[in-house]
Amino acid sequence: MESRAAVDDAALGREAWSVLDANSTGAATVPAPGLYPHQWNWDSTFVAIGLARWDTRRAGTELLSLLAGQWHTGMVPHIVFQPAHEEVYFPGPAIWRSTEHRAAPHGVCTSGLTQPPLQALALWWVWRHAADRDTAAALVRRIYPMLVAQHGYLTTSRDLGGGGLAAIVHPWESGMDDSPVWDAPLEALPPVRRAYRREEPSQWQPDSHHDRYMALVLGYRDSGYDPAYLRDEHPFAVEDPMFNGIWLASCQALAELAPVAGADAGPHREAAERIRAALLDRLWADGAFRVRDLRAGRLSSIRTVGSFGPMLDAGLPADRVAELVVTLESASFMGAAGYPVPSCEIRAPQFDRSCYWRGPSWVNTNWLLRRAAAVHGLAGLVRVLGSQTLRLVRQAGFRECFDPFDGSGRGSRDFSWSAALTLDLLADTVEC
Ligand code: 2M8
Repeated sequence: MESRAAVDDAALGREAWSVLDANSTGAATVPAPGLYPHQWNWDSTFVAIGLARWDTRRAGTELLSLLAGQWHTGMVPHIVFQPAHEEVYFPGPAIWRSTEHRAAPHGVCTSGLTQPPLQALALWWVWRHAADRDTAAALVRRIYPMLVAQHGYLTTSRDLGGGGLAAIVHPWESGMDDSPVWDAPLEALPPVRRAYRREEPSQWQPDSHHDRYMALVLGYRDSGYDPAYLRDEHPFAVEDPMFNGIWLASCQALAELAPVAGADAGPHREAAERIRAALLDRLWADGAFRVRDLRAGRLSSIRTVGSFGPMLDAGLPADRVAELVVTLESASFMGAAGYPVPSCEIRAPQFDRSCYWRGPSWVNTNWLLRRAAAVHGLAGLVRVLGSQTLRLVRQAGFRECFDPFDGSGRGSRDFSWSAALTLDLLADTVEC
């Protein structure tokens, strides 16, 4: 395995800051300039979380630059494009054509999909940790209404199953693009005749998963990003426990922030309760939260790191938390991995230690699970997840993801969320 000499906390912190500075455009932080030269939704939000204890203004600027891409529907897009690099990433603005849509913002090109609604949790994290209380309060008052609109969008336009959860309409909306839980819904799509690839034409293989991703994008775009099309015709509609667990935690965060914004916390608490009830009713089966494919009417048999997302809810019943912790610590996940937390259960035939979101461990999901452990007072799990995540980046650097057995780095180097969340973990060696 590629490994570096052990780095002490101060040096690790300095390295993290230099990655964030190098990946900053001034207002936004891109995930990794070579591969991902634009602003991504949950990447930027994790950056804001990482900055929260250190630099309130910069964390606020990060969130505001992302929200500059918010649509009038309330939808916060999964990519806000940086004009200088429009052609570097496929699919770029020419595919999404956001500017032709009247609900999209002017002056900025975006994608037409969203990502997990982490922004309210991040804003609350900034509020909670800010040394500069006035700046933080002003930020909350400015951003709060935007997040109310975002949650309104999820409630009105994404409850495609009618049961109180938000459905994702593309694997990219989960943030866990290649997870094996999307294999069955993708394979049920009609064959795609045209190849849409990032590679050279000689390497195109029509009807790959990537082509199906593109067919989903084009179908939704050509409907005019129409919510009725999503409800009645779009062939991919899935309820994901991580997406909805994050939404629930963000509802609870909005309830905490409402008094700062002079608003009523009640509706956010009610929303959190509705989502909890729906998660338990619709996604819990055989001791785990599972992905529900609304088009096939089926729950996935595969458990992934996303299965633990609803643990972000402090109100999740204790017996469910206990079952989830047993699974998380078992040989299916942390028990057989050298480094937490494999993105797919190790015993699943689809597990692949080196393929994106099909096995590797990620700093962002480790941070979320550590946060989930903290809300349930699981101090031992908090410590393990924190120290093992720091061990990964100390040994392999701020890589995009890591081999869960030997900790070697995979994907991009100098990856922003790995650097930013390291700053948060370094600042929080004792607190739960
Ligand atoms: C990956 O997703 C993008 C599409 O959104 C891609 O594969 O091109 C995922 O890891 C996702 O979680 C992440 O937000 C994005 C940028 O880092 O890359």
